[in-house]
Amino acid sequence: MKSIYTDKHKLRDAQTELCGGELVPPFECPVRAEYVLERIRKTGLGEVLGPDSHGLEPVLRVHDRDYVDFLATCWRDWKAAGYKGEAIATCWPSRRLTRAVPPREIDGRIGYYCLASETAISEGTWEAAQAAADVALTAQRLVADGERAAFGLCRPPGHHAAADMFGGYCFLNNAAIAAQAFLDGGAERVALLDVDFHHGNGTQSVFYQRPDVLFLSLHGDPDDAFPYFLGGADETGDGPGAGFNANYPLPPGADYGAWSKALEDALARIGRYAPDALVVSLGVDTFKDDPISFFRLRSEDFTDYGRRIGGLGLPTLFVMEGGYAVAEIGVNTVNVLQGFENV
Ligand code: Q9C
Ligand code: ZN
Repeated sequence: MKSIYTDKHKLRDAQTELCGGELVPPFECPVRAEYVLERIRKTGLGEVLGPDSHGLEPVLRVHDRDYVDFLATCWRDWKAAGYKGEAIATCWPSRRLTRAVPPREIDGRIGYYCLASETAISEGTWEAAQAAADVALTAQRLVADGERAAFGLCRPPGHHAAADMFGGYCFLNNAAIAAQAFLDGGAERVALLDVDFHHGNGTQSVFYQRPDVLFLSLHGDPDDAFPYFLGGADETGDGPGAGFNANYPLPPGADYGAWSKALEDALARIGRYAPDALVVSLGVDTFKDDPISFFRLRSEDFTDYGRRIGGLGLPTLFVMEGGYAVAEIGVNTVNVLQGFENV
């Protein structure tokens, strides 16, 4: 399997994450991608190619223009305002703050476009986010052009990013942008399977009212896990999208037995949907030693579920999402890809 990678991801190198009332070094850090790249090379998974530039057009098929403009100018405006630290939102259009128009001042604007304050915007964030979208789109093109599968080693990740909001370490929704590119290239139906530990709230919200993307997510129950305010089993789609969204919330301590049972249900649903392509939001924060998650998958489980996904026999695009046990993130990610190939 070919992988797409660029070292432009290193431009996303925030120094602060608001965590437990402290500013700590971010869990979502550059070395994550380097561990995955190293493992791809060591195992001989396949060629590693750089991305092509796809510009903003495919990004704007998913994200709002004003949001993209905000991301492109946030850091400049934050510095111009004289703030000393990285750009962190502190005020939102939350319940009963209903004046839902973006304020002029950057401290207000950032709150308008933010869904969670752990994620700081820093110098280079926008450039890295754009490069990650190009990585996903370049891998998508390989699959659209006939490869059985490809891997976009995206960083920063994307599945928490909505049409007009960043957060959860995500800015542009790489997987959603790639799924939309399949449709714009002629696909009629795309399935998007999100196996990251966290619910893919951004992806769900982009496609919630549409039947042309079936979204399925296995994740920590929102009663117990970020993003808390979406991801229930009762969210099944709306309007023309009714019946095309499937959530599998799982409790703290869920092991591979429980997790793989949910996966089998999701895979059966994907089979019935008979999509033209499958996009996998591949987060490996389901690992037992992940520092911010509570599932108990072991490294060999990743190989097993890669094999099961491969059993669908669909053209498949893997897009990197989360995973923070940095020493094992390479092994677990490449295990999925190798399991997929060894059906
Ligand atoms: N103090 C992804 O896996 N909450 N994003 C962090 C740590 C946010 C995860 C809590 C987790 C976001 C792509
Ligand atoms: Zn995650």
